[in-house]
Amino acid sequence: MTNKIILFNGPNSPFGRKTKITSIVQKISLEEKIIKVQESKFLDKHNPLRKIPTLLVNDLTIIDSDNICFYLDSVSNNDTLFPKKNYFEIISMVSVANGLMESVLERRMEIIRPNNEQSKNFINKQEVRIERTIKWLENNWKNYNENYLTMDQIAIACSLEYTNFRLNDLWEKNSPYLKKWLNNFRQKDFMKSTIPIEAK
Ligand SMILES: N[C@@H](CCC(=O)N[C@@H](CS)C(=O)NCC(=O)O)C(=O)O
Repeated sequence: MTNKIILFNGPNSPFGRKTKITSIVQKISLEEKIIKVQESKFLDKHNPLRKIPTLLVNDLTIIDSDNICFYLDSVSNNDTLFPKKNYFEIISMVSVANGLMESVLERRMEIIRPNNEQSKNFINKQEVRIERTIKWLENNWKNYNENYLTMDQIAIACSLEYTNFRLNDLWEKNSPYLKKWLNNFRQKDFMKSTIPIEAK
């Protein structure tokens, strides 16, 4: 029996983009449903956090983008995105990318609140973390392997493009290696076909 797989995703989510790209490169066919997560009460019975991405595989619910990517990778016949040789480097870099996405998202959620409810401290903390993280990636991420696609590459590309989309691309001035790598990586079909809807 073939699995019925549904990916609940949002129009702009960097976490969701990671999972969509994984399904594309690992050739797992699924039905993607773009939802407005805040208005999607139906999701609560699957995922009490009511977050996207959320994956349904028949009666099984898989919560959190990392777990969804692990699942899609595990059922694929393609080469793994998590090769054993660099496994812990890869998953740690994915966590750094996730943290960057989270900070950009949290900052965005804060600045769209009414002015008198915003915390400048909170916004500043996120901006400092964003800047520090990208600078750290510039200096510490050495996996520019053009010949083997790994999960950290996908996650880092999604996090940097999300930074450009929701904040700005000022980091590119001080991060020449990362910028060069991203410019190259974003030419891939799976990057082009998953650009956040509002960023087009
Ligand atoms: N750790 C989660 C984070 C997912 C996440 O934060 N999703 C956001 C959209 S980008 C969300 O669903 N937010 C809805 C809300 O907070 O109400 C993952 O990796 O899947």
